[in-house]
Amino acid sequence: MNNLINPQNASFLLQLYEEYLNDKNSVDSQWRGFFSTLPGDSLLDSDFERPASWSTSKTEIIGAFSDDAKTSSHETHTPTDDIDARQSILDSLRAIAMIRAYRIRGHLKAKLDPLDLSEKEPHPELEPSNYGFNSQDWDRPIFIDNALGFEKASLRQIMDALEKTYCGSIGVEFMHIQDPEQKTWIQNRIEQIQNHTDFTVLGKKTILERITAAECFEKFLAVKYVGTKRFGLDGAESVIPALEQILKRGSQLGLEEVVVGMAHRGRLNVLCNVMKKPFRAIISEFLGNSAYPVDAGGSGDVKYHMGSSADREFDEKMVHLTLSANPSHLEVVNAVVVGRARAKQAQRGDVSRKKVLGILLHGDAAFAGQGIVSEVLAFSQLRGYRTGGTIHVIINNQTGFTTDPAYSRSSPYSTDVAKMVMAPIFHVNADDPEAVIHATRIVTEFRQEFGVDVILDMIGYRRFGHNEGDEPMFTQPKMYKKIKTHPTTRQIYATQLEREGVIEKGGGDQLVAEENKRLNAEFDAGINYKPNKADTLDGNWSGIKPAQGGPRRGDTGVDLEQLNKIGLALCTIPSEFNINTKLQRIVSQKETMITSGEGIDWATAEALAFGSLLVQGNAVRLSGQDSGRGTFSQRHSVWTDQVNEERYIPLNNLLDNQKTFEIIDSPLSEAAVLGFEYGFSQAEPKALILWEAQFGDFANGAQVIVDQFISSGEDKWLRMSGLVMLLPHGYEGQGPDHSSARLERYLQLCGDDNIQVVNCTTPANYFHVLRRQIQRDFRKPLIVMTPKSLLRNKLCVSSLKEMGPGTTFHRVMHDVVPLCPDESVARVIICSGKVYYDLFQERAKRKIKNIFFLRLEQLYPFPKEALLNELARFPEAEVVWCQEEPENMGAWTFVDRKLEEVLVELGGRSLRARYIGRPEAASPATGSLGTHNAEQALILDQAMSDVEQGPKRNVSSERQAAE
Ligand SMILES: Cc1ncc(C[n+]2csc(CCOP(=O)(O)OP(=O)(O)O)c2C)c(N)n1
Repeated sequence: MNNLINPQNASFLLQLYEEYLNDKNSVDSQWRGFFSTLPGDSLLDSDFERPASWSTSKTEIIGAFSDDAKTSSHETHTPTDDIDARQSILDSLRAIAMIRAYRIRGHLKAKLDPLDLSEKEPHPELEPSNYGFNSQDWDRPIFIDNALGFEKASLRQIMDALEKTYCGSIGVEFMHIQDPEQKTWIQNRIEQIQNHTDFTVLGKKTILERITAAECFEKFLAVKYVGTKRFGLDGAESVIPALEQILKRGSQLGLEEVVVGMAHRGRLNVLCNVMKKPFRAIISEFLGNSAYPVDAGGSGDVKYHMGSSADREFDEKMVHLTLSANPSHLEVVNAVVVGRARAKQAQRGDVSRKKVLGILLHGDAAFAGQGIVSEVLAFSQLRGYRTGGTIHVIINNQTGFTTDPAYSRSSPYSTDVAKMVMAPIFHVNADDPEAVIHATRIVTEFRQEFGVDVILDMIGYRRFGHNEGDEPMFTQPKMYKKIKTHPTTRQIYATQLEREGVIEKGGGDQLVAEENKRLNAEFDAGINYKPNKADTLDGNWSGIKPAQGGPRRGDTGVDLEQLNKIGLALCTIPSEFNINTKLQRIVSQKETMITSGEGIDWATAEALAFGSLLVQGNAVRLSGQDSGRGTFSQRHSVWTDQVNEERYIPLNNLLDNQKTFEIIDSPLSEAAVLGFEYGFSQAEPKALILWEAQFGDFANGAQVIVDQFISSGEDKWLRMSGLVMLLPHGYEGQGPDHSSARLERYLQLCGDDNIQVVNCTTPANYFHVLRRQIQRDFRKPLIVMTPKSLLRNKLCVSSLKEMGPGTTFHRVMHDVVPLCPDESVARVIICSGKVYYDLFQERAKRKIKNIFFLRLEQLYPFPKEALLNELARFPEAEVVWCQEEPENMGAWTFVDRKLEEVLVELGGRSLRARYIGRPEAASPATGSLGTHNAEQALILDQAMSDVEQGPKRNVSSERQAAE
């Protein structure tokens, strides 16, 4: 080996050493032994972030090498020129180790903080002395084999290049990326130009103009509306030209549409200066006016939550922009934006995912703190969710409300979570706008090239408090003392351009004056500004109208021949396909259902609903944990070949020109996946979009999506969604967390015709309610309590005819075959969902004839008229509400008031329903199967006991007499 350490092999050795540094096991043990004596060992990937624990002197290294030489059987003496040759190789290897150290850790030394508050310790690995170099070595040429663009360079040149490339206003973290191509791309992109762009005069002037517009916007509002919350961008104005750069560079690289999500900070500025929302419209909202015309409806939202859209032109290329409306809840909009971007890619046939881009702007504290950030990052390369990479821009003002980073994260940067998807991270000093634009350009190119997430961490500061009424000196006095005297980014940059002669002396102030003049004119126009018509039902939404009242059935029945064809296609096993034998039996049972037209179970009805939509031209997308097979082994919408594991999806093999059925096993997340599907549904009204919880209980991990978007989004932002949530629900003795989908939560949210909540008891009704989502001219989210045991209950079946022409969804279902004349009915039990079958069997077992069942299939909108009609048949009967859930859960507290209204209006015997169900409880269900069975038996007994048998009293006339 010793013979190989000579100048002829220098390139080979350097390459081998690089390989060793990437993975020490990639070289053989002798080389490993030799390389381990060099200082680069601390840079091995395994201990990446740990500061160096060694400080090896040059003599030690040579000593190690000399020892090696001494042990070589070929060497008896060491001539001077050999020593020189080896010395120069060792110099090369040590230089390579140092270059690598800068690639990995140079960002630690970069000048990222505009306020320069952080006291940085010099990092030992970024010191030449740690590689055995000393002051005499500075001008000796070292062979570095084209690293940093030099074949040979002096230490002085190497250090200069390293400092400029890795330790200027930009700190790059990219060595954590596993893909060598991506890593090399970044390395080349930044090293060849020392991470710096020489902007043209026009380029520099444009940057200054954008920064001036950003600053003037905030300052103008600060003067006109003193202390009014606007969550100003002051201290991070460079965000505006950065976003412009993404759009401009992106459009050169094929970008046509962008979906943006962001929180409060700088949102108004982005609306005005990027989305080009007229300043007069923003002023009108500051004056307290609504963002929408008066007749548009809705309850509205604060101005820094509103969405917007615009078409922007860059070098004759149009880019459509959408800023998603968002709630106060930080980071939850991420999922919605990514889902929306994915839907838009589908609409544009953007297979390469280069036409549509999601951009997310984050606060530093929120990005580090909120769990949904990592859930959404995890979508990055997932087949069912990827969007070709999201560009993340952190508006990093080094504070979260009043909280310092030391209290809000355990990692060095707020961006470390992004390393989990190996996203490259560019930290950049926001007071250096040219560096910001340069980094943004690279970030955009990287995303378009590799289709992965990228992070731009723009480090600025917050000039005022969290909002404009806040006093930041209470908590960050040092920082704010510094900020008071710190010039604005615009001032710094204007001075730089004056110094460079790009603009004349005073040119910066002149730009400010011009911008203020424009804002003043807009301000005057804002006083009488009237918003145009709401644009929420344009484009893909044309044909959709605001919902009206009434039964709103929709035309959901399907031609029987067509249902038959779909059904049989679902049972056709391709000849080459090696199907699982158990599945084969299931498929053949399905075939019997279809051919006989009877006994159609839940899963088959669902597949028929999906299939009928697909062939009529509506795509279907269902995602959830293990949804392909189905948690309860019921769906089997994806078949796996038992030999080669190829997947076959019967619903995608119905017709040649059918729409696509996307069925996705989701990552194990609730909030992000539900948010994603909500976002998808917002962009795509013509597809049926469904999210399924593994068990309904788990949906509470996504409560924020339900509260902030699904139930209130239309009212706040006039944005409809036809999303369906499938929530397995039912008391079957499976314990506290596999019984209840928390129906009560959804019912409590119902109001103002916002969502629909159903708990169907028949496959046919489920079929209709799914189809109804698409077959009407409005969209509303649909919450479905779905069954578990009923999936295999022989009573819970429908006939094909019940899905045929003229059939429809029933909001209330009654006993089909009455057991006694209406006048003889002593008790009407109203219930919803699975308990109906328990009650049905108990009534049959006890041979009771005078109890009548009404099933409330749709709980909201509450079918008052239908119930009035049904209950009018039994004025003298006792009315009971029966549920399996504890009294403080389930539908009881919701239906109680509503039923009372119906019963009072009817004026019959019962003015309020009597409750039968589990007593109130803290936990939704018992953990003991025995207790569960006893409780269930008690409910049934109470429901069936004490029914009046004799002639009934005429209670209404008795009551009248008493009055
Ligand atoms: C989920 C959530 N929790 C708490 C809050 C309250 N809150 C609003 S802004 C803020 C600080 C955010 O800090 P950062 O992410 O750094 O953004 P900045 O305001 O500094 O721009 C907090 C805690 C919120 N809006 N959302």
